[in-house]
Amino acid sequence: MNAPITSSHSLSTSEIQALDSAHFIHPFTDHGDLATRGARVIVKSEGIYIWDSEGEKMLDAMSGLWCVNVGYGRKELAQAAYDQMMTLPFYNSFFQTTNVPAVKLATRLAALAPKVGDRTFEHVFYSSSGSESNDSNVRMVRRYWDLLGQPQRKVIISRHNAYHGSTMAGASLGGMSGMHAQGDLPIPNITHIEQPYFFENGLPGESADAFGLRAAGWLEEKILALGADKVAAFIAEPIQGAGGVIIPPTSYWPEIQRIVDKYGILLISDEVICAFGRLGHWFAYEKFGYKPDLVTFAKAVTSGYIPLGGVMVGNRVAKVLIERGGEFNHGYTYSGHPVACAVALANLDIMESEQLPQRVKDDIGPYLAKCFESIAEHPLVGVAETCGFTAGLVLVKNKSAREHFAEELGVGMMCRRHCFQNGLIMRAVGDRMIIAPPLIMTHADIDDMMCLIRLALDLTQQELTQKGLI
Ligand code: PXG
Repeated sequence: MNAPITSSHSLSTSEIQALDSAHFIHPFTDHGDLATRGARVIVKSEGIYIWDSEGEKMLDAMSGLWCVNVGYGRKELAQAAYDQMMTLPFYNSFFQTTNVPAVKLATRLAALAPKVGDRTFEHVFYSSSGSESNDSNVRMVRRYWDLLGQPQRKVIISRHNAYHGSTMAGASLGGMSGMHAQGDLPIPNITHIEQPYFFENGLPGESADAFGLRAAGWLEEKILALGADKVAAFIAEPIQGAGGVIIPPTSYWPEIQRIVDKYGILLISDEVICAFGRLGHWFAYEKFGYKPDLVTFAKAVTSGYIPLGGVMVGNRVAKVLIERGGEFNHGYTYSGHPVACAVALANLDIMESEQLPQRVKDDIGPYLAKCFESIAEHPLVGVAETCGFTAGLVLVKNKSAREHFAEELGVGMMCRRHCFQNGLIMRAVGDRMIIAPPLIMTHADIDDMMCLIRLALDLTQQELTQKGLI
């Protein structure tokens, strides 16, 4: 038997890789492939940079995984966790008990979530992730309609290429066919409409706004096909993150609102990526001006320093659950975890004092948009677009004809490899390259990042030329 590995063991990169391969099943990973190349071992971080175990420094333009909005190395967050762990590391919030950080955070989030029309957000339900939060949404939506005497309203409509998590309900709500194929998903009573992706699905000569109205119309068609009295809710990300930073035309959300209002169905805004400054607001529904009933959050609520998720429960749903519901038979051990909530409070302190949402809206968001306008001129780029402090660009074979590369060439992965080899973390979703950098970036940081993006594009172009593919 091997000697036990303790936390103080010092291991070489190859030892870590061997143990990783032997014992750690990673999310969304081909382990045959991983075993041959060995995982990249990330060992430290500071600001907008991470380092691997070989000392390679990389600019993290994905904020970890859409979460490290305040950047790495923030001592205040570590201190908040330490202080809370020494005071009360855990207590549950079942059985008529509560804890101070969870109460303070719920109060603070309620104050940050803007009122829209007649919709207010006074209540928070806690989980530890985006996936769990969306499971909770399914439970709350069903309970809501049951309590209103309409139990036949069961169907939740979502969209293809949406990402809502990886639990049974989360993956079912999501519109990723690869995930559905591996789990007999979706579970019953979840169905999908097409996404509002203008570059892919706009018709020749159609304006973005005309397309946005047409895309929202798919929701109405689906409601009518199902029977409006069967539909419980529509769930959507304000802009699709994992799907490739798909930014709907401005006409889309107002038309969605008109449709959900017309048929009285609940609207769930999944803001796991979009909330907490990413789009220049505390919550993204404010940017687009719609009125959700439930708002999913996770990730940047703690800037990813510790797991926390939840749902902002709007007054329409909260009133029914609280006044008519009695006991709601749902919850998690870690709902309202005191350490996670204390870290979230310290994270919101930083975001507030550094005015990160405002910074994105008035300063670094517009600056990134300008930079992406110029990168759009690169011969490999078919379209480049930004929203707040996230952006996407599509690699194309022929710019004027908008001709795509064959999927099996994996041009997005080729570009991603050039990014990694030159110290930039950028994600590839098919041939759509995406970023969501920390919100603390300066203009000089953005300039550095744009140089690396341009370099990766040039190297991809060179490789494609050498291989005779363009
Ligand atoms: N909703 C949205 C909108 C998300 O982006 C989840 C729910 C699920 O959250 P948890 O905390 O359960 O992972 C997410 C997560 C990617 C990628 O490849 C994106 C996510 C997760 C993993 C990978 O871009 N988003």
